[in-house]
Amino acid sequence: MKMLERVEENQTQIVKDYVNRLFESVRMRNPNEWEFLQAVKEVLDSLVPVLVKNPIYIKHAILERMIEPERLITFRVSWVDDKGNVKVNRGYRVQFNSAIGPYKGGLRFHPSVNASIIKFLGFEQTFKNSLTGQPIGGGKGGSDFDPKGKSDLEIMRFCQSFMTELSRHIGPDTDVPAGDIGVGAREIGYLFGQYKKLKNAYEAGVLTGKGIGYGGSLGRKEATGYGLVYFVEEMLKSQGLSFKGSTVVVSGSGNVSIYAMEKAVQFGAKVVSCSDSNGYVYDSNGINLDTVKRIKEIENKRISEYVKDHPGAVYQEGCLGIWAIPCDIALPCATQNEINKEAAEMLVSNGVKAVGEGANMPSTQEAIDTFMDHSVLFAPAKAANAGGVAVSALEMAQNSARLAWTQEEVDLKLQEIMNDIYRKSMKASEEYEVPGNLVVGANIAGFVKVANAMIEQGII
Ligand code: NDP
Ligand code: 2IT
Repeated sequence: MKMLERVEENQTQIVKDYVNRLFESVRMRNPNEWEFLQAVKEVLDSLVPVLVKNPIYIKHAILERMIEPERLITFRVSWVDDKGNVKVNRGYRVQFNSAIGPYKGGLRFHPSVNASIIKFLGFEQTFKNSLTGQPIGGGKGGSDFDPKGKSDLEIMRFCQSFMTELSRHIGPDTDVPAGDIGVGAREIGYLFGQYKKLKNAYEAGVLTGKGIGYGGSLGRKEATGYGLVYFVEEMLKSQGLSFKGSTVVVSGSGNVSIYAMEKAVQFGAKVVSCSDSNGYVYDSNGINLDTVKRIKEIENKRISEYVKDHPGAVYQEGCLGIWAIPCDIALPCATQNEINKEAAEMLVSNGVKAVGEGANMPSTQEAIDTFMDHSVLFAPAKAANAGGVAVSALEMAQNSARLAWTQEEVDLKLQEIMNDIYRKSMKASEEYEVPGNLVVGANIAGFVKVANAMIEQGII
């Protein structure tokens, strides 16, 4: 072995040991936070080559600082249900990293929400927001409040109580929340109304995902799903493939899922299945999107209702079965860890060619390894679902300028941003000698911008 190669190998081993020690300390400091630890581990492992080439990041303890949130706020949310009972939930906001802009990231209302989930989402958001090329830092928040089965007035009272506390910590130049699971245009409206009342100021840029009539951006609703399909189309194109003529399976039937299905169909694909947390529908004629939108966006009902309008379709209970449906392209758009090793193996054995993550961290590490081992094209969440937050940043820009762009203008910018994220991630994967590995490429490209800004701003 040549001298230089031996030196490089030695350095790689030293960095791997450093990363392993660091992860061990993160594990000790954040016990039982499995989702957070999973997200950190994936990033740490993929950054080894960048640390070997640039030990300055180790010297400045960039990773130690990026893994520790700048601030984690938890608070009590008391509210009164329709029967007059007093209810108490827990609210969260994690302000993870503000090196390149105000904290930015969604709010999730779901009974599973805890510190681990909010921290994993905030950590991921920092890298994702950096990849968009826009001046936004990383944050996330939410509550263990369950919106299912609540009346409109209960949702409003909850949002008002939640915002009464959150309003102390956010602002258009400080921290800008938006939607995520269980938080859509209705909730953002109630949150904005309460913020405005408390501040006695029309600070439109404090929240994104607002209604079009009061400062929202055209194209924000569609942005995550459309952006995902734009990104995956670029990835397919690199191998001479396309959505056109392909069979697609999309999990979930919420905001991301619906608009991913819509764009996939516009690109000539047939979407045969979608789901919710109870089960999935399979329609060999192609999922009828008008029906899904009516059930989910207007009536707020279960996806099982779909078969009433489409007797040729079938409904199956359970979430994992959707991945046994043969398809060319799988787009997980529901929630974290929805594709485990077994599901990934089912997809591979049925010949899946590409997987694009619409949800945050929908594939377990074992599932990702399974896709990589079988040369399945894989678009990781941080890169592939960044279209939502990217258009949120465009909404902030429009709010600051006090003007509104057309749907076409926003969509064109979204396409440019998604193509740019694809190019950046590919380039980083090539530069660090794992060509085509977009997991490593996206992590490195997202990391470098934040890390350099942190060095320039000193130890704070
Ligand atoms: P929605 O609340 O609009 O929809 C969520 C969908 O996923 C619903 O169909 C829901 O089913 C299903 N789902 C939620 N939790 C589970 C679960 N534990 N098991 C199975 N299915 C579940 O949320 P979004 O579409 O906004 O978010 C979906 C994913 O995309 C999340 O991972 C989110 O973090 C991510 N994301 C969202 C962005 C956005 O702009 N909204 C941007 C980037 C990423 P049910 O109705 O039964 O609860
Ligand atoms: O995970 C995400 O990127 C989002 N939920 C969107 C965040 C935002 O601020 O638009």
